[in-house]
Amino acid sequence: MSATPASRTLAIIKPDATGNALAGKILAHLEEAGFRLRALRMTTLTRSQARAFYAVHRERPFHDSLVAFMTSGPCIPLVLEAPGAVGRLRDAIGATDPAEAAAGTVRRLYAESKERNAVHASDSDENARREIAFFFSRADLLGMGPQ
Ligand code: 3AN
Repeated sequence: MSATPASRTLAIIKPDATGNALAGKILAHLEEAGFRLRALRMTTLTRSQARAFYAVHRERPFHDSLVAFMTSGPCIPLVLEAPGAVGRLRDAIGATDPAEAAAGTVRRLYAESKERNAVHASDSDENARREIAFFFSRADLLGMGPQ
């Protein structure tokens, strides 16, 4: 039996959470949930950046509203590391709709609505690699090992 290896995922503390001064609480929650913080920056997305990041949702009815929300204030992309990071972070943040998110999850505690839902988390290892590369340069990630 071998232990699950450490892997990385991308989280974003979204503009609702930064606007409500919840960034510190969310970071503490994630660290207490066992994630190591490996990279972090604060940025206000442009419309073209938000559209590119959410390109998979471009046909969805909520796409324009999502882009408006994600460009409405600063967000904080994070690289988080833990064994089985992608699944573990999805568990820690809870369902997309905070009303359906399990007790004690980040979205249940801190999200306002299905759109203004406090945090993003990558949904697969492949998307985690793509999304980490979207926000962080090779130089930011140097010394972290392959992935
Ligand atoms: P998750 O963030 O849980 O992976 P996705 O990937 O389905 O959920 O949706 C991406 C983002 O789009 C969500 N985080 C949320 O901000 C927004 N969103 C998803 N579904 C809706 C919806 N029905 N109405 C408004 N916004 C939505």
